[in-house]
Amino acid sequence: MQPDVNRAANSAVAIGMQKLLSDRRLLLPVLLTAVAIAVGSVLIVVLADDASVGGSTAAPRTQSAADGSVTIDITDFKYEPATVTVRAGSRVSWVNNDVAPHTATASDAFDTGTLEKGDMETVTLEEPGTYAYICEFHPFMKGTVVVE
Ligand SMILES: [Cu+2]
Repeated sequence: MQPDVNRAANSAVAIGMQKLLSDRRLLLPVLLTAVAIAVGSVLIVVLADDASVGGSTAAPRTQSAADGSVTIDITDFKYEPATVTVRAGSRVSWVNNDVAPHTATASDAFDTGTLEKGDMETVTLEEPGTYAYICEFHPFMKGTVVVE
């Protein structure tokens, strides 16, 4: 009697396993399809993003402010974006994210003075023109504000 019960139990387990395996066989193509769609979507997003920046990160980025104000981040000894274009009368702000102190200094137009980490300084630019500026502490840091 006991062996029969065991055999019955074993075959029940076997049937259960078979069902599981056949479920898996169904599951696998579904999973693969889902993964393929997910990977495809990510690729499309990455490719589209790449195309929109022209595939180049070296080109100077220009940021136009519709609301008349723009903020430039100073990070890793760089102005980001390095070039901004604003309308006359716009406010332009610099925020220093570095530990090192920086300035944004255009000798003929504006000077933020020393910005310590976390400091922000805002200037208002009324006169149209192209203003090149540097950091007084690190003259290799260069930026441009175009006022239209
Ligand atoms: Cu600096």
